[in-house]
Amino acid sequence: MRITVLTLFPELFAAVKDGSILGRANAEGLLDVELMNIRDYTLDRHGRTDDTPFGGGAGMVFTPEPCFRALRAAGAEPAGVRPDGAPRLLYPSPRGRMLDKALIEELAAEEHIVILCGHYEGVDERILRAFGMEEISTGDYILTGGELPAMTIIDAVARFLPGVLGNEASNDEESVYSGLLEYPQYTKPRVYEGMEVPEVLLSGDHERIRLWRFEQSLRLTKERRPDLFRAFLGRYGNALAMRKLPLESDGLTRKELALLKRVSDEAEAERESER
Ligand code: 4GY
Repeated sequence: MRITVLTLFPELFAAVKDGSILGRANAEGLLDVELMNIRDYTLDRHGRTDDTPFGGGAGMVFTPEPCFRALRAAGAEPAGVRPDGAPRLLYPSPRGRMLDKALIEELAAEEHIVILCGHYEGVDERILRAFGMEEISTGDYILTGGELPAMTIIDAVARFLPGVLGNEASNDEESVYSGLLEYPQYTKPRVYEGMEVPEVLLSGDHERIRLWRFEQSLRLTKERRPDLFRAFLGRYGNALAMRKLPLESDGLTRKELALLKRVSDEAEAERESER
């Protein structure tokens, strides 16, 4: 997959070009992060890329010309037409669609994406309209530029490209992508400054360990992300509603289902006692 970034600060992207996992992905040709300096596309004799906003106000706004020229050089097509091979065009901005698993998977299926990084007070709106750029937000806060969100998008998308993760991690297991928060991890030594590793993890009993981890994930999710917990419960609503739990449901074993039912009943009891 190819990702072209249009920015005034290409050197910031060393992080996603050379980092351990993404560096290898770039070297092996799984991912091709390409940087274009917007300043190289200005026709202004002073190399200017921004100007003061019409109507007044603080800060500076990217002028259309360098961005139009850079976007065209990157293969961007006008709004409304997207011939085969034309890139998907992204503009990181708090006004955009929130970046989540569904969007990341969509992007990972693209051949080529182009990300324009704004600065100051943003870019002339005509740039976004003329190219039908898709605004994408990484969260409800305002940064000084689109570079960090661009790197966030690149990193999150790269994890979904075949071959990028190898044995180092996996999207299917043990992550928010399962719909639950990650369970706690421990490594050596067994005791550090008097703090012990939970006994179950040293037991060698893989079934017990699996259930313990599942319970930790459930309790953390219930506590910190009740929205995710409710969504997870919803997926097993039918199974849980039965008086006798079925043997398994959608990947959960009978014991996992029983655990889910217990934690969910506790959540219900806690809400009851608050009333
Ligand atoms: N949050 N999610 C974000 C951001 C910086 C002025 C437009 C965000 O995606 N982007 O804060 N971006 C602004 C800076 C121009 C982008």
